[in-house]
Amino acid sequence: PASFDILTSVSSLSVDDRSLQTQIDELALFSDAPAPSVTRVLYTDKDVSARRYIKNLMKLAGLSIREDAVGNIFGQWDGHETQLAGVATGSHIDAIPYSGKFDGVVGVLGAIEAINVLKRSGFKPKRSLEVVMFTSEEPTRFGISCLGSRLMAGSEALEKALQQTVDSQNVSFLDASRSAGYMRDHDDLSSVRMKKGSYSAFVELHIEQGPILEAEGVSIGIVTAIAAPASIKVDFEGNGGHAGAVLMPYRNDAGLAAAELALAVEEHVLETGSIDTVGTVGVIDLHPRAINSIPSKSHLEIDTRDIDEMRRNSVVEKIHQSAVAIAKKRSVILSGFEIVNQDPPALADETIIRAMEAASQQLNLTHRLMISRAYHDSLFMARVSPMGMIFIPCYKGYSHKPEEYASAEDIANGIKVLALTLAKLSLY
Ligand code: HGY
Ligand code: MN
Ligand code: MN
Ligand code: MN
Repeated sequence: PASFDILTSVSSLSVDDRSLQTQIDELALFSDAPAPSVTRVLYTDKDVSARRYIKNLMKLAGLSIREDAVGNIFGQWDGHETQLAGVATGSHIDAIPYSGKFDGVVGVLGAIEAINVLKRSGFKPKRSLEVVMFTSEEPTRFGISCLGSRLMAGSEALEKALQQTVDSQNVSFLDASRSAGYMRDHDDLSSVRMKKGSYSAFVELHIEQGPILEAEGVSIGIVTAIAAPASIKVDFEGNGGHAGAVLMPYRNDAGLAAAELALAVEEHVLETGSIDTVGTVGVIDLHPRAINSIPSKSHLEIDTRDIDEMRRNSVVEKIHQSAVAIAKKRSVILSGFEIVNQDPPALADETIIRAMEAASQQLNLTHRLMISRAYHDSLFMARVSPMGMIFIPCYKGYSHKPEEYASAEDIANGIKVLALTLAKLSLY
């Protein structure tokens, strides 16, 4: 049948570059930041419009669409053996403040285009193929990363936490999701959980968000593992006071406690001696944030990761010890130290790695195995399905900033490898 010769005649795989470029540019317009930056935050009106745009593309691709209680969107192409577990692919379209237009988007638009490529080639899937657009991979609004895929992978702790979670404007997760048309009354978050074995494989196409592929002139990255991320929220409280009238010996400055902890994060990360340990303090808020008022409160948000989970956990522990020591030394109160997530790394599945290597070979594309230092929805899908990731090069490895860029050719290469990999996995 047609499915057979696709695996031999890869020349039948043609990507519609032009419409893909148009889609990337049109999707980037759904943004709360001026071009070329993109800001697209969960359940905002820009997010809702972008969701509508994606669902329309899924419909045009002939996919049957469903959405779950939190807005994970699924577009399915039925195989001729629907009783078998399907093969899924997808990514996210939410974008952190002032970022770019390729992170996540390449794996959603590219997945839909991969389906179109296979349909145009006459391929007939045995196992159904399903495109997934995950709700909110970024932690921007509610502070938790990979909210949609985390719930799909099953997290009772998160299902409970989301009953109380509010954003920085005090809007609850439940109200925000309802405003976007989700979480109807009878819905409950446990309905998002995927039954184990629902998918025989999950593959995500994503820009590398690092410089290796471009620097080495390699077209395709085949991910073997995804690094282990952790995030921490810390709050200090002091007496504050008048910046002129309170003399230095009488101060307990919450702002300086935050500054000292930020430097301690860097120190603890560097002292592991491994280049694979990273740490960032991306948020420092001071209250009352007035030049002539001693900060009475400070709030930090810390992101630390490593490919070695134990080493990452030891850094988290040292950060906690430093927070306690700094509070004591500066007579401020450590009013909060919350480990928001402390996730294990994920390993890609050998069979899927082999399929991606074979697809790259057949397409005559240079490729290499590598780890992902960024996290992805795949980190959580690996808990409920064999997982694989395909990376394409991006300009200087730039990401999470508006200079993020991937060429039409590299995107097309990624989509062809994805299409061929999906075809292979569908026929298993
Ligand atoms: O932060 C990350 O690793 C992801 O790109 N959100
Ligand atoms: Mn990202
Ligand atoms: Mn991403
Ligand atoms: Mn990511």
